[in-house]
Amino acid sequence: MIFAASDLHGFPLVRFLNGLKAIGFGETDFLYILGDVVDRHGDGGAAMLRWMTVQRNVQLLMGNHEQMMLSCADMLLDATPRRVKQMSRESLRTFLHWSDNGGTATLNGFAALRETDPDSIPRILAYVSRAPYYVVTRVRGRDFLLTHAGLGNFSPEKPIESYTADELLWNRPSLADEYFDNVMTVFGHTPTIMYGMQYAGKIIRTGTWCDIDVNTAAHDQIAVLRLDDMKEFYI
Ligand SMILES: [Mn+2]
Repeated sequence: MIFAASDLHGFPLVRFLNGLKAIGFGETDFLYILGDVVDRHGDGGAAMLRWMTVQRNVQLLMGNHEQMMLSCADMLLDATPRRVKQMSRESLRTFLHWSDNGGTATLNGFAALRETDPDSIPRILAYVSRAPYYVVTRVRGRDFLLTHAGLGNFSPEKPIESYTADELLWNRPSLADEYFDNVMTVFGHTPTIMYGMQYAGKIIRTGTWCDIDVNTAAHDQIAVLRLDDMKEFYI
């Protein structure tokens, strides 16, 4: 069966693996992670990404946080104070933007990886840079479009490949937005609590899209949606 989760933001790997086991996720299943594995909490997703690079049945999609991380990739390889002093004004600005968005957790997580498994870092960076901006897939006769943040400036005539990175990674949908009639669009990025307290910790489903980012301030759970039957699980 095909599952989707999003916005892990440093969620503990062991807890995630135990949760997947509990919902029956096995070797013959497939999991899409719709971006934002990194930043904000815990080790900033370092252990999660290291695990993902060696899974055959897990696919990462690009999130805006991965995009920010990649723009500071050389900091993950070497973040010594000397190096920071040598940074151009432009790369310093890029770095501050990332660090304002929770990048410090990731920097620390990768600093720890440099001690324990330095070879994994270039492998992780290559893996993240290959992550697609969207995935179109068919599950049990039903078409799905997976992105990190929905579809900015949506128009039914606009071909999916012509969406910009900003439209796919930074878009903030409104509850009234309607996407394709015949395709279920699934995304994260906007915590469902931002649409109102009544949605706190719950997936939002409309006729044309699902927001599966149930991240709350406490960051205590991850939603997993099974696309085969749209069953919701919470880890
Ligand atoms: Mn995001």
